[in-house]
Amino acid sequence: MITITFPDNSKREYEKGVTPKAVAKAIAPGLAKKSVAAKIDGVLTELDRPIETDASLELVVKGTDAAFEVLNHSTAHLLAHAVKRLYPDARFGVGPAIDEGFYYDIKTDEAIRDEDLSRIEEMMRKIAKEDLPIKREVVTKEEAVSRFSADPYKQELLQEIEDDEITLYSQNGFTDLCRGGHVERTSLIRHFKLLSVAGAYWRGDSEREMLTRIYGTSWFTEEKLDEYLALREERRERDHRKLGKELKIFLLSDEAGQGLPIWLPNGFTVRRVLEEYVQRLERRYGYKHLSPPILGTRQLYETSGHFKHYKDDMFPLIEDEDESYVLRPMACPHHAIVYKSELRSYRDLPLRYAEIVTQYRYEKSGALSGLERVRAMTLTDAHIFARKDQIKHEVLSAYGLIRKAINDLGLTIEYVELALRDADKGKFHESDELWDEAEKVMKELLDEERIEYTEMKGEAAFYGPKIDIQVRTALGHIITMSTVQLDFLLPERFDLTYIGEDGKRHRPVLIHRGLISTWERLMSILLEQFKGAFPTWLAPTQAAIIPVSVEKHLDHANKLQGLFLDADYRTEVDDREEKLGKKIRDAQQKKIPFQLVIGDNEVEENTVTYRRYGEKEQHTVGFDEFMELFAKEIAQKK
Ligand code: TSB
Ligand code: ZN
Repeated sequence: MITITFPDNSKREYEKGVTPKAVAKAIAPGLAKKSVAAKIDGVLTELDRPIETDASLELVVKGTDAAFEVLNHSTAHLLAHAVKRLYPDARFGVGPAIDEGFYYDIKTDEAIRDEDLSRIEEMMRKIAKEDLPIKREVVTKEEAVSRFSADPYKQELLQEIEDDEITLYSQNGFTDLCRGGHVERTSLIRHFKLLSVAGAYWRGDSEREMLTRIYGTSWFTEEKLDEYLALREERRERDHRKLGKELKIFLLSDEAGQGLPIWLPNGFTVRRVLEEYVQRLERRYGYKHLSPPILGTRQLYETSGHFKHYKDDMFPLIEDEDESYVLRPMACPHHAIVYKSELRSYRDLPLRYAEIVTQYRYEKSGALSGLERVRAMTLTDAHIFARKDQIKHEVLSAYGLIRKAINDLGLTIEYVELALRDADKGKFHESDELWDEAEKVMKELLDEERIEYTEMKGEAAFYGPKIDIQVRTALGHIITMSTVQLDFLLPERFDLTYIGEDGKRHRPVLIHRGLISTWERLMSILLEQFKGAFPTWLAPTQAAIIPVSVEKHLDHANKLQGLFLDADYRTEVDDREEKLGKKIRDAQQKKIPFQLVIGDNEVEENTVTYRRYGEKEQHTVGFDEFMELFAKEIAQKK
């Protein structure tokens, strides 16, 4: 007899050689059906694996991540098996389960394209129906090497395994090198779909061969599969790169440079509205605005420490014979220079300098992603110079301002991170004393205010700890939006001082604040959040004025347009000789918040007939009444 220990620490005796499946059946009727695989002593394996010694056992049941992984891993084998039948020359790289499914890297003489996926999928269904048992086998390394003699990629993988025992999984006619676990039979794989094809370098090394990576996803029920496919479609619809192109918000072109977006008129309009909004808000919160140039001397960034700790993120120096310049990666050094340009007294503090700063960071090309991570970006930045006794007030006030702005934009804070340093020497400045003090102040302040946070070791800025504010978009995508950072270093490096009440010199502290991220990242978030349908206060075009007949109603439409422009609204007249239906559809496609239709009645009675984006009903109201409604909606940022 052997003793099996369960996750709740209960123990039971079984015959030697009992399988997890038999154990499941003995525990409860139905449990075996729900189980997909098992973990024996923590190692994922099959339900029919005999247990020979005392062990711990956890059944992997449907609905858990582990079960999803097992199913998807098995589906990856099924994919490879189908490819092998259709392309007998195929050689195989790796085929793991991933977050939302699986992939397999494959080399075939004849290229596999998107069009081929349905054929492969059909073959997968056929093999699944054949109901082949999936069998585990343990062989010596030597044996494995000879079994895979025709497959150079598997050979290479085998060379790297140190163990002499190799596990193989076979399903009549197809064998793969694999750690397991798998479902018991191919017929248990039923609800799957192949999704896409991409190129992938062998071992991720661009010097080596390019294989074909086929992605797919596999679920336990048809409903779950459908749900997932609908989510994918929704994501595609909301993808800011797709929306940014359709709505002419921005342009990314390799000719202009990777990660160097061009703002198109529509996007630039939204950006200007936001810029006015931010600057007005900042004035109310006691900030003053600065505007330094985009270059600074090398010396400036030597002094700040950027050159030492942040060089990898900076564009290469711009150098002449005896001068060298840095393309600004951050605004802080210039703001420190401004602080230093006058004698400061304790009564001058806090000094809050804001800047909507265009800065350049040499992000790795692999990290660039649409507008979310770019190399040229404009940040809603500020630097607050304060006395130590003002830290708490200033950090909280910055946090309050951030909350207001995020709320005005229709977003919500998901959670707050406190980014601290770790032992990585090159990344952070060396003074333990300054670090300890700054981290302590930040923790105390968050605790006192009962702001919950997650500590993130190693994520601090080189000059100090950060409070990073994360937002969640409509699709559940979590992004760092705002930041408040406490810095004792830069004031020291720039030798910043103020004259205290005691007549002596004191060191101020520096609080860095990013309000609503960069316009680039913010735009990526807003596009995804609103699916491109901006609220009226932000929309590039707030209303489309549509004359029913160009001949009869254009004059009146133009007259209204003049009134809207005078009142500083963003409207446009559709003066094309098109059918009314088409004009309305086009306005709808551009996601313009209001369509105003002008026909005989509207001209005669000075009314407008409006319809909101995405709504069916139309309403006819007097022009003045519409203006009021419009103004109210914009003021309320709805
Ligand atoms: C807040 N010196 C501070 C500033 O005073 C600073 O630059 N901090 S930062 O490095 O954390 O960047 C501020 C914000 O810029 C981040 O919170 C993030 O929202 C945004 N950001 C950073 N890198 C990129 C990038 N490559 N593309 C788009 N936005 C970015
Ligand atoms: Zn800064």
